[in-house]
Amino acid sequence: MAALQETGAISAVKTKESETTRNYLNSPKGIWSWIYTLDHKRIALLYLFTVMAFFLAGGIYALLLRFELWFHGAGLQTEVMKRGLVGPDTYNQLFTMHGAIMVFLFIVPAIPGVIGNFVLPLMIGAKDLAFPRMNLASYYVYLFGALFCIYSIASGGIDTGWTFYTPYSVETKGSVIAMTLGVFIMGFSSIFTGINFIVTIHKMRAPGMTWFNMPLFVWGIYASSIIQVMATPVLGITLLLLILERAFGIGIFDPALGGDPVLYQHFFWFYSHPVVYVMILPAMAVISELITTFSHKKIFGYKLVAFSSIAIAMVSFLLWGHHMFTSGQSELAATLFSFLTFLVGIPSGIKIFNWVATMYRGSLSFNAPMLYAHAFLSLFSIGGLTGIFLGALSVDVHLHDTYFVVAHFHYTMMGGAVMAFLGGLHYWWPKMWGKMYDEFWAAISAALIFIGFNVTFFPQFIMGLQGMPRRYYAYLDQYQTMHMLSTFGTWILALGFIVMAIYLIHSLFKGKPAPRNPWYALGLEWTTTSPPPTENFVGNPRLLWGCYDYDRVMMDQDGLVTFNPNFKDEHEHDKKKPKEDGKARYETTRSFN
Ligand code: HEM
Ligand SMILES: [Cu+2]
Repeated sequence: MAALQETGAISAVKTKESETTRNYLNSPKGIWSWIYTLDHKRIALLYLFTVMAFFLAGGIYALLLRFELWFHGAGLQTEVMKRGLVGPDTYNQLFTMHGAIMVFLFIVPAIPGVIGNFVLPLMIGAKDLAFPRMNLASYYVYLFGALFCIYSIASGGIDTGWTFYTPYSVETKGSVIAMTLGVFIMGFSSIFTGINFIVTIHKMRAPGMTWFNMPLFVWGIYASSIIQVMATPVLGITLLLLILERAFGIGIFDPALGGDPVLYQHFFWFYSHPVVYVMILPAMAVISELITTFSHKKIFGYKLVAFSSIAIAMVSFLLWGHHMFTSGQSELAATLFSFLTFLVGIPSGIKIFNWVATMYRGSLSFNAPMLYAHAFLSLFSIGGLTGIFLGALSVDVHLHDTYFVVAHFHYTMMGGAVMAFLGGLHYWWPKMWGKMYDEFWAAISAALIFIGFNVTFFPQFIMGLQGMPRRYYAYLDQYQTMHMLSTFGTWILALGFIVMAIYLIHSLFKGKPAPRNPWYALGLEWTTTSPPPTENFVGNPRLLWGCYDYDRVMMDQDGLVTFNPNFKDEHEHDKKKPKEDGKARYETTRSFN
């Protein structure tokens, strides 16, 4: 393996025997060295444990929600069945908690906090993020905010929906203030992470890593960091105003106090539309890495994929009104928002097209991360395309607040962001822990999750089109079959996640040791040991060739990288030499130093 570094793409550094046994996981030792750690890799693991705990909690709420909806069909006449398992009030609390946990406590911090933290510095050849203390602070601020949310749940929960719409959120019982204060505090964590990533990407790249040599993961994280920094303050201010209104009766949003509830919706969605891109841009960033690695092929249209991330981030600030087609805005505004919503389809479509083109004639291998990448491609495409239905002003008037919306956002957030998160987790798992998991069980679990997901959420599109409203604990008999199917799907999903938990935990204790480069990838993170040393690299890494230059290099069984003597650079030719007599001539002229 040491040979990889000497001849390798990305050169580095000799490893002494002692250094292969000492790594960031085992030195320094002791619980305090974890609690006070400034190492981005350890902070990533702290995030990992925490977000997974919240995912479990949110998932249990989801199971309960769906369990409730199993009842209430034709001929169910007993008292329990009429009332359902939990009844209307508890149902309202359950979906609020589920939504708030999944969005604010799980998916927003998940990819940046876990995967961004872990791999960003490794990918650009840095020893850590630019501000390690701020990084640790971002974790604790997140945890501190989460405690308020837990308090809110423990003290009876709230029933406003994750959107906290006024005036209901000003009037309803329950600890709305604790929950919104928690979300407000967590916003700072998100901003800290965003700032840290932006500065790191600007300042800490290894020699040779120009902007257009950066892995696409880094571009995606960069774009989403911009949104985190620019949009989160708006949510913070909005929630603060809501808290002031609720605590002191200052009239801002509540018409009874002279306020304007539509203003709340504008503020809320000005953040919350862009924030769906905080979920999906890092997800797309992961997918770009997975697709190239497991196609063993250069990414198609690097610059377009990179710029489309930035374009999505910019456009995302102009669309918020599509959540308000039915809440009262001028016809002109609604028409414009509808039009602008379609615009975001362009950069998203570019990405999908480029990923598919990358796979075209690649040599594909279907390891677990690639299975998730494929799940992402199909599910996110369905989510994205149904978003166009909802963005169409006339159609949305019919579909608004139906299960069509519930299905749409689960296809994007779970089918998109969560699938990518799982793909990324499986991809970098060997790097994180130095252990391989069992591919067979990983495939079984991915299949269960994919099937369970579709059985759960596809029927919801149909129900939605037929008019089943969202946020209802009961329904008319006509929807019963679809609801039961959907609930049944959650059990398949749950089984898939249980299998995953088992083989991942098993891998930590009994897994085979991971080599440096188990997937034969070219990124810098694969040139260091698995798990990496505390300083990430021994010595200073230097970039010899790009992380997608699969056409330039050859790899042997151990992931050993050498130049490909048969490499022909077609583009080099196009740029420099005019074609002679219609025949293409190739040269291998590019030098790397
Ligand atoms: C694990 C599988 C999941 C299941 C079975 C599930 C199920 C549900 C159900 C039944 C509802 C309530 C629908 C209604 O009555 O209107 C809901 C709402 C919601 N879910 Fe999920 N969900 C899952 C995962 C997720 C994930 C991963 C996310 C986000 C990352 C998410 C975000 C939301 C949001 C934002 C709401 C809306 C809450 C509201 O209306 O205030 N869910 N989900
Ligand atoms: Cu939106």
